[in-house]
Amino acid sequence: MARPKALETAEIEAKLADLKGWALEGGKLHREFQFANFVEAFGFMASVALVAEKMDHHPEWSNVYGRVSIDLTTHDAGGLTTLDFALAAAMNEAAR
Ligand code: H2B
Repeated sequence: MARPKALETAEIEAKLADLKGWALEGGKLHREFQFANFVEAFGFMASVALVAEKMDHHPEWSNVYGRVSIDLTTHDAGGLTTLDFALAAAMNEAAR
């Protein structure tokens, strides 16, 4: 399957406006999710891992107790693509 190309700045800004809770940091999509405890945070990561694997698109993330810190970028494209926005939206759903 063809991989998407890196988005232009104007496209990124338009998509970001529709994506609650995420910001641009160092050229990547960034968000921190805070959960009540480690089990909830890890449950979120486990469900997102299945989505990421299905998409063949994987997050850069870390976890400390109830906090999950996430950066999204498309390494193959050298920038942000539609895959990053799709994964971010799936994470927002998983955290609801
Ligand atoms: N995840 C992310 N975030 N960026 C990529 O470029 C990427 C990926 N490439 N997951 C995929 C895997 C690629 O290495 C495989 C071969 O499809």
